[in-house]
Amino acid sequence: MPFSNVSRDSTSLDALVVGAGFGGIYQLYTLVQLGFNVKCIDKAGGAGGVWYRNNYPGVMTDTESFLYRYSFDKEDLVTYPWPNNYLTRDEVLKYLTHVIKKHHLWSYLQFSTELICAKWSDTTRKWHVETSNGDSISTTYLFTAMGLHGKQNWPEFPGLDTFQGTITHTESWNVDHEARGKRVGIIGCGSSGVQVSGAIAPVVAELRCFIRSPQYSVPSRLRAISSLERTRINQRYGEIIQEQVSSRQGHGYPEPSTRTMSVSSEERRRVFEELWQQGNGFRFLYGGFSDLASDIEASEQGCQFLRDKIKAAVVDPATAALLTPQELFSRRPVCDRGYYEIFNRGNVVAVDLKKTPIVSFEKDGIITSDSVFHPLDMIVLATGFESGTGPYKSVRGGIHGRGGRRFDQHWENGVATYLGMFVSSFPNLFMVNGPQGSFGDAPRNIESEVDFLTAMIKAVQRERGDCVIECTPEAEAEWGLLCNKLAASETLVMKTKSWLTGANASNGSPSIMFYFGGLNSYRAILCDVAMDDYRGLTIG
Ligand code: NA7
Repeated sequence: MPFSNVSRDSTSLDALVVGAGFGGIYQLYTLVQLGFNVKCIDKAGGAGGVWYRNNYPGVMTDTESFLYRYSFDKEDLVTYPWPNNYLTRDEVLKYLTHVIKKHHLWSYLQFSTELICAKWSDTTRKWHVETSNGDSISTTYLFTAMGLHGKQNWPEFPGLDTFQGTITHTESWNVDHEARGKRVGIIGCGSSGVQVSGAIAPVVAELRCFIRSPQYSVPSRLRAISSLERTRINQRYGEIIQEQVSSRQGHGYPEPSTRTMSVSSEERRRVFEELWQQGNGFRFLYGGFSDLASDIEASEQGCQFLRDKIKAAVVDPATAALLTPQELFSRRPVCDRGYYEIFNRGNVVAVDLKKTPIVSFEKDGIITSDSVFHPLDMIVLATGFESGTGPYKSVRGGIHGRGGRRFDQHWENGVATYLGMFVSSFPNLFMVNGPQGSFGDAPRNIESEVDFLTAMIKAVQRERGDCVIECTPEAEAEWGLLCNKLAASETLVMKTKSWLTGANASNGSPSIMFYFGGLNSYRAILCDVAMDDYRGLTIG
């Protein structure tokens, strides 16, 4: 277990990083390289961020293992082992621990330390931070690497507190939550719900999946990586990463320019089948045709293919119908390890919450509107997160920018950022992997942001010393318009209600959570902004 060993002045810092996941660790690394007096805190007991917190059965990456890692350490890329094409949570944590050790970062990390309150002072030109273990820290720069999914969505089900069995959100699942042999109810079928359902179906006495909006799920096809495959990847790792950052989606698949409707129906089916066999929802969405994620007619073709797969996989026609989405494939893709097939098991039941919503939680189960009582020993809320804005709005004592302005006030009418990293009225606060950054593979998006921020600070420090860096309201407004425009022109995300548009939970005004122009164009914008003397930012 890591321990805090901060021997530098830890109450007056150059930079404080909040969050020790992929983003926070890399941000910390680059700031240490700059020679900053820096510290990274995390409320969890160890490193990993979202991966530390999510410990439910079946949790696994949807990005392939050869890409779900940092690219900055070229030697590590070719030497660090990864047995399978996807990573389990434990493998991700082990990898991050390895990075921390290898780059001597332990002494900068302080766990079990929650950010309680942060206040910007125009007088000191610093952030003044209070933490859960009583520390008062002043810092010139505040890096918030708090992740997109740090605030759970707990819907207000009637009688929720009445239930006397075990109840957990997927993100709070821990070793005490034993599902084996129990009657379990899972509410929600996004990435978390699908993963946990598939993992526990074979070991529980009974599984009731409460489904409000069925989702398209594509098998991940978890498999071992052969040494030949590894060698081939190693031989061209540099090029692979280069191709990734030069691509739109950054998922490591070729991104064809062929439009879905430009080929015959037989050819479409052949391509869809090939993608299905290769596996992964992202590959299905982006790896076959250029417009499956953006054109309604094209999307409908992909949807029909996936609906047929559900029909073929699920024996009972009524259950298959319940599990079949009628909406477009425009949410964040879900990947599974045999999800639809679990509904052929005698111990798994799907409950249609659109037809029969939950009426109440009882002490030993759930009643739906058709008066059916569903007896349960354990309830799993796979109900997602107040994604994007939740982690910022829910800091207990608030993050108070210029004039005491808090995020819940600033984002009252929807999220507003510049480049997904800056927020007007919040000087010297830099979001790493916050809302309105680029959509796609998290490690590469994170590296893009962190490299930009660190280069900016290096340049500013060199030329002007400690400075106050803040985006203008105009730049912020323009970025919001661009994110909205791209979401409308490049995707179909506005056609469904999901966390991509902040429309999944009652966490304020829905708004577009990502820049959907592609990783390559996002990086080009960052480069252009830097070359243009950090356009959109005031530095003084
Ligand atoms: P998601 O993808 O937001 O899924 C949440 C699920 O919970 C989804 O099926 C929701 O149905 C369902 N939900 C939410 N509230 C309710 C209520 N009140 N009643 C019934 N069902 C409800 O969260 P995940 O944790 O699966 O994944 C989040 C991201 O984490 C994922 O995309 C990865 O990036 C990692 P709805 O669609 O709203 O009808």
